[in-house]
Amino acid sequence: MTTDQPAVGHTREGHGGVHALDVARAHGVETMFTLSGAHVFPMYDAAVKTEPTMPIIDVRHEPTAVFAAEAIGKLTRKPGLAVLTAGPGVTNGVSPIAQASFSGSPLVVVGGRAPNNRWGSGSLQELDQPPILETISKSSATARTVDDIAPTMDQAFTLAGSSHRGPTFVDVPMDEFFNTTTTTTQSSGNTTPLIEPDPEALAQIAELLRGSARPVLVLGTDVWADRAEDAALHFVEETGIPVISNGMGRGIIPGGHPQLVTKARSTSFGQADLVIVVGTPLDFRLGYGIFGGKDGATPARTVHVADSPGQVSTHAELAASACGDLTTVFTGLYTSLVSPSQHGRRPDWTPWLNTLQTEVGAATERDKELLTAEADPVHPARIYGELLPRLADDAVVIGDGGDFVSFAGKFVEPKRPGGWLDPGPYGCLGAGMGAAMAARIARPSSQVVLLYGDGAAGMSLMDVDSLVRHNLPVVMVVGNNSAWGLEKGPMQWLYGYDVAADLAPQTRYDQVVTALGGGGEMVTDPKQIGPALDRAFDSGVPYLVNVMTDVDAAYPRNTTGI
Ligand SMILES: Cc1ncc(C[n+]2csc(CCOP(=O)(O)OP(=O)(O)O)c2C)c(N)n1
Ligand SMILES: [Mg+2]
Repeated sequence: MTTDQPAVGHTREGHGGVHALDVARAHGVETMFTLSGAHVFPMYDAAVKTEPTMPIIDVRHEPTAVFAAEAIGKLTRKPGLAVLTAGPGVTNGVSPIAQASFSGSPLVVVGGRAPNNRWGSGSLQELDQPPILETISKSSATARTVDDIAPTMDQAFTLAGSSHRGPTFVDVPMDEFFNTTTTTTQSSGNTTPLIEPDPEALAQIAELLRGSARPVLVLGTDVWADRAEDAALHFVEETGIPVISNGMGRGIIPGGHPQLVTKARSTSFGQADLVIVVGTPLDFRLGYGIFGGKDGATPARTVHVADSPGQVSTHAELAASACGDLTTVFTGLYTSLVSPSQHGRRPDWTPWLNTLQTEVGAATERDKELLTAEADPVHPARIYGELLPRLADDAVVIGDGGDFVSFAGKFVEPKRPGGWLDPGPYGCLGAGMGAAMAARIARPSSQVVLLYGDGAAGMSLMDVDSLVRHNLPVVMVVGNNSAWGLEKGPMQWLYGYDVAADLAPQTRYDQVVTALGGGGEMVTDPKQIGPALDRAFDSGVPYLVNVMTDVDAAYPRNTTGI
């Protein structure tokens, strides 16, 4: 028997799972990711018996469930939901929860918990979990009684979905989860009120922009997460400022746009006199916020703009900063830049943009050589040469690996925002399969392409079984260099030898997928990559193209991340 989702103010009788799920639905959850455990059965019972029923995607290893829920958060910008059984189920979720924390992804994880009425006696998997998750979540709490479940869940969802977004954790003692109560629905699925940026801070940034000859704007993940992508594009096109994007900021300025200068990154950052970074931390990916000074240029001024006060850098030397709702930031900044006192005049950065565009053009020409390489064994770049023309504008591309994914970052310039998923600054291998599942569910009509290093593939490939059982066709491409390539190269460089970096040669990951009910093939000839990708896209099943690549074609890296 099913019962309807109650509206706000209505009362409902049921066990703890029913009340937990009512709150989750009110916050927009449409799918539950999990791996079975008796401690959380009430969540499943509620998903099956209350309306609208909620699909349960059950997986083969908990990290996949949490990575999937995290990716739902990234793609839909509403919290994803993972349900983990007590003890090892929860501790298996630790790395993905940490990743969500580093990436600011809205995510709620519900954990089972040993029952209250036995607590301290040593019942199965009796572990006090919230302290373990405290440092990697926005909140980490136990709903002590069945009556606490709805309010604790509502707080968890509200916090996870409000800027700066991130993961929250709630565990529920088993006896209270199965207990029955009547609650009055209170959740309207709200987030906390928007933070208004300080207009004076925006005026100060506008002043710096007016005084700049060579500015660069960086757009990061939170510009997308904060739904500021339209305001950002408008600001960029109206001002003529050159842009570099990272994380989920990629695609806000569509690939090929004349102001997107990612391919001239070194000159852009090295010769800029002002770098404004919006919606991403000033971490190793951005040289810790130190720019300028290249080829005799003076050091650049750095401005940091974040979605909330706690995100503004405390380590970098800042010429100015602002925080708050990022749409308001972009509109306020533009208004300030062309304020009546400036008689509508804007700075003219055309010469600087032209310099960078020339460099982008030269880099694009250089890239062509790699993208069409005929080398044997295959150069990993050739895979992108074949993939790029086959990608639709709304494709979702997911990277999970080392060097192979760094090449993807270099060559894949998404045409739309929200179509690029990488592990973010936590750099956690194994995140890709869950992300691919989420992408297939959140974007049912888009291509979903999972780019796997062969090492990374080994961490989650068993979950092809889950793709097959739940009918989630995605295209997987393995850059198979038979090594943990991103570690092998640096170890060689440091010690002159490497150890613990080789994997078995030419492993048939494609046959793993066929054994689990999907499709796949191995490719050794560069000319066969394109036809294999066509077969993969046409197959309608989870399909893995296993390309043998050259282990010596390492990604030309100039940062170590340290
Ligand atoms: C969970 C986890 N374990 C280990 C690492 C360290 N690590 C970073 S890249 C890398 C190698 C990845 O190898 P592969 O996926 O085959 O990609 P390749 O570099 O060979 O293209 C390793 C082991 C990590 N980032 N995350
Ligand atoms: Mg490898």
